[in-house]
Amino acid sequence: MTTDQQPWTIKEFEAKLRAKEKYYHIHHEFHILMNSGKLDKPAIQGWVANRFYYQTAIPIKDAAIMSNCRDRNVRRHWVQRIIDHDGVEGEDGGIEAWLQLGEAVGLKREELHSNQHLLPGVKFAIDAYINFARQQPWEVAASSSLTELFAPKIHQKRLDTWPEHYPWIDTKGYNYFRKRLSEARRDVQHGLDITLDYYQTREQQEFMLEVLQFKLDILWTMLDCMWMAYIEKKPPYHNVNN
Ligand code: AHQ
Repeated sequence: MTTDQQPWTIKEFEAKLRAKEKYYHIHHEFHILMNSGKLDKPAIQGWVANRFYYQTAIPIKDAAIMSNCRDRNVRRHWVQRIIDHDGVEGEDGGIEAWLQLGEAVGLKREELHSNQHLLPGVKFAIDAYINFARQQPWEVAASSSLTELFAPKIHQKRLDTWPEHYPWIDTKGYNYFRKRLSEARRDVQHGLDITLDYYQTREQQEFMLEVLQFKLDILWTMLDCMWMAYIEKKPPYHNVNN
């Protein structure tokens, strides 16, 4: 076996995963405009409305992972992700918090629930994530959540910059971002443990980098669609006369 086929050490493998940060959607121009206060209200509202479909997809995706996982100990931990989003008695959960973010930016709850603002390309990207979780071995689908290695920074960035740039947004809307700061860190630790243990050979480790890139592509593509619609003002069929 030549050295370049040797598996990476755990430390090297984790470093390779973290090196993917440069492709994280915090670097997408849509987020750069957003976090520097350059988005107009329709663009902020469009982002919140389209991301609602992503938020509601997360528990579906996590339930798909659990449905493929026969390890009770993993499920006992993974189920928390569903609870974090759907909530339980006395704990509203992240989807409710996102609905409140919607109200905070001037959208009615029904506008989110109806998905009336959902862009086709955003839906395709998110549905691809759900189908990936249904079809892949549970460990592979679990490891695709590791884009959250980079998520705490993006939530903190919003908390740091939005109040100053978008004073018209009701601050109760920021609860979701605050909530995710700690939840993301906890989820990442569990996801990383699974990932660093599951991918053993160099070929498997290289495959994991492709899995992470697939999820990074999902997040990036969502924002490409929103760029066309809310920055270029060219949503699908914008030039078709009805
Ligand atoms: O709010 C987010 C969230 O709950 C999750 C779950 C996780 C997954 O299972 O793929 N990924 C994720 C993400 C959330 N917010 C995104 C953002 O930019 O606000 C980041 C996204 C992620 O990094 O995958």
